[in-house]
Amino acid sequence: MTKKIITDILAVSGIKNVGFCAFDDIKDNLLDCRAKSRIPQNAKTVIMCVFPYKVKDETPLYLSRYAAIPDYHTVCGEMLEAACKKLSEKYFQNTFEFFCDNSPIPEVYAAAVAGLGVKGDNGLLITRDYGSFVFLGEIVTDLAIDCKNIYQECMNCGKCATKCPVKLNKAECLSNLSQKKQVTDQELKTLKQHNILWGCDICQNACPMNKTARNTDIKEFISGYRDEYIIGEDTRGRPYTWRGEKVIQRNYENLNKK
Ligand code: B12
Repeated sequence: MTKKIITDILAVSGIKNVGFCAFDDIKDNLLDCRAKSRIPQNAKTVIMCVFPYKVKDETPLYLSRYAAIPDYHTVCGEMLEAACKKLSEKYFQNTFEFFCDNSPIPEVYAAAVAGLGVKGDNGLLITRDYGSFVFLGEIVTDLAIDCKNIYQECMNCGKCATKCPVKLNKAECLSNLSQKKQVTDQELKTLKQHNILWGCDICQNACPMNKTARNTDIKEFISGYRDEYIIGEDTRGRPYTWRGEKVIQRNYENLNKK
């Protein structure tokens, strides 16, 4: 019953894909970050939320899909904040804290434990309806909810590893390279060779489970879609601003170098 009430409350805030993970199942794998101190005392449940973000079927030319829409930290953060407010009104004796990305929760693992999808070889959560083109966010609470651990991994077809230029070697991940402040000439060459301006979707585009991924209905992502970058544009609210203007400008100049 509690699950149904919570799912309905979240739906009112536009969060339609929700799963439940026992805090005990992830408490030994928390990530070290400042946000850790916000985890409620005596946390019992992590309410995992999926935010689909694919706007168009066509792949953007040089931006990854996540970089062609407004910054998800803000969009998903606002939806999660509204949901927490409603949950606190209903369950006023309990505490609800939301996180998104900047989170101590190992989000992919927790979402898989909650049964929202499977963990892919590329380290990403792959959902049935939206493939891996989803962001994850969560609400951690001291409200006890009955949870089953239904963790599963993908079918290991190997297509993501075959297509990935660095064979899924995390240390050399091209998404990571594109967001680094300091890069070597060789790294810039690699980014140019793969036409990468910001983020990388190569492993995701290769995944057979993404072939039928549905588009998002989150209106902020749809209306704010912009799949090109223009030097000097107003970058406020875009996902590539967190590193400062210089990093994206460097990548742009790198791509346009003769
Ligand atoms: C740090 C981080 C990154 C860093 C990783 C730095 C590094 N070398 O480890 C960088 C900038 C590379 C990155 C890239 C991307 N990220 Co990221 N990232 C995170 C973050 C904040 C923490 C992950 C982590 O360190 N977990 C702890 C370690 C111990 O767990 P792990 O199981 O050993 O490894 C994880 C990651 O390291 C990841 N990983 C990161 N880079 C790479 C590269 C390769 C090749 C592989 C195989 C795996 C991998 O795989 C595991 C799954 O989490 C999470 C949010 C969170 N709080 O969980 C988002 C998160 C995993 N990222 C996300 C996204 C969307 C991406 C990108 C798709 C963005 C893009 N288009 O470029 C890429 C995908 C790269 C990939 N194949 O995973 C989403 C994933 C949603 C989903 N469907 O699963 C998350 C959950 C953020 C969110 N709130 O939505 N990310």
